[in-house]
Amino acid sequence: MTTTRILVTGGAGFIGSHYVRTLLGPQGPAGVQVTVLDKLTYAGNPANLDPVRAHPGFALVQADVCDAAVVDRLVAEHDQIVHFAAESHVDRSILGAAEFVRTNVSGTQVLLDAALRHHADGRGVFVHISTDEVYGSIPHGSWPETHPVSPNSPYAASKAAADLIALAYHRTHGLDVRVTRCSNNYGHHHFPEKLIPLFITRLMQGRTVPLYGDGLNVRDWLHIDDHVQGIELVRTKGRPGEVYNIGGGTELTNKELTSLLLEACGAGWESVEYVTDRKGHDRRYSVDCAKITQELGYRPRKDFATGLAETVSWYRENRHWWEPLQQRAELGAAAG
Ligand code: NAD
Ligand code: TDX
Repeated sequence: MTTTRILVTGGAGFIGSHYVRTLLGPQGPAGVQVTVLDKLTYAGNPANLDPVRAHPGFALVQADVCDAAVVDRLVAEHDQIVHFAAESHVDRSILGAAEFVRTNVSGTQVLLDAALRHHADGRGVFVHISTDEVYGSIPHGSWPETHPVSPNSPYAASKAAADLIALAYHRTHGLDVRVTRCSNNYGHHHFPEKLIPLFITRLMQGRTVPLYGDGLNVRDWLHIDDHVQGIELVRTKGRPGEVYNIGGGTELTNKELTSLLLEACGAGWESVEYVTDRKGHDRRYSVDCAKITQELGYRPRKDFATGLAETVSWYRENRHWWEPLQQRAELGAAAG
């Protein structure tokens, strides 16, 4: 049997680690080896990879995706790349954009240049994990992949730049680049700075939660199992040079979501503090998933009520995982 060697950047983070655990887990594809390249910033946690550490096909390299020498060596040793590594929190990008441009834009370019040296002429697959935030904000309806990008936050702009550079390497050099643009992920191992894990962990400690603005911003929620399903379809069956939206099919206002989280954690509305809105806060995201559904057979399987209940249970049972991270989650804490 042939072995496919996959380089997963950002594989110690929330989504990347779930991808790696799935690939090397009992339900994963046969004949796959995985190397994680991760800088282990405040968001990267090697403990997320403990379940696969003993797998003979697993390796972890602590390195920066901007380090051209390390990236070149690793890309040369692998057949495919799945690129998750990024600064991922919108609020941090508002406080300071430098790290976002460095990692998200320059890091992607360094990786693409290495792929060009070692994976040209149709060899190799480069899956670039982008985001629905590149499209901007949409009051009604949903974006198809053909909608022009119009990002608003520095985070979204850095992701849009990376997304377009990745596509440019396909159009210019013929590199097999495939881009995914997914909606808001949720699930276990989610760093407690993002809405769902922040609210769950604070409510479990009897603390208040900060709801931005009027709480009527809308997000589409995608369980990490379904996201991984979508990424695998794109990696194994997607077409070079194509963009695929991946959504979860559950749109909620932050107020509606907060209500569900309060109920799941046994708290009331007195635990909610309405706080000053995020600057430039996008009102609504909504991806049209017809392309990946019709072309690759994608269908989100995780019912939101079940997924949320499982997520809350996981945080209840894994305080040892998130309690040490809370200090690091405080905005302004030094990254790295
Ligand atoms: P995360 O912040 O949990 O993890 C990011 C990982 O990248 C961490 O392990 C971190 O150590 C690593 N990293 C950061 N800078 C690095 C660098 N310079 N070199 C090497 N590694 C570095 O993020 P996540 O939520 O798992 O998101 C993964 C990807 O998915 C990102 O590209 C993000 O933009 C995208 N995305 C996330 C969501 C979401 O809801 N979380 C939605 C859409 C798209
Ligand atoms: O304390 C909070 N209070 C609040 O009301 C936080 C952290 C967030 N919010 C709001 C802002 C958003 O409308 O909740 C919504 C979700 O916020 P985040 O969890 O920060 O996610 P979002 O800004 O939507 O971005 C996420 O989805 C797209 C990921 O962090 C990105 O990496 C991804 O690209």
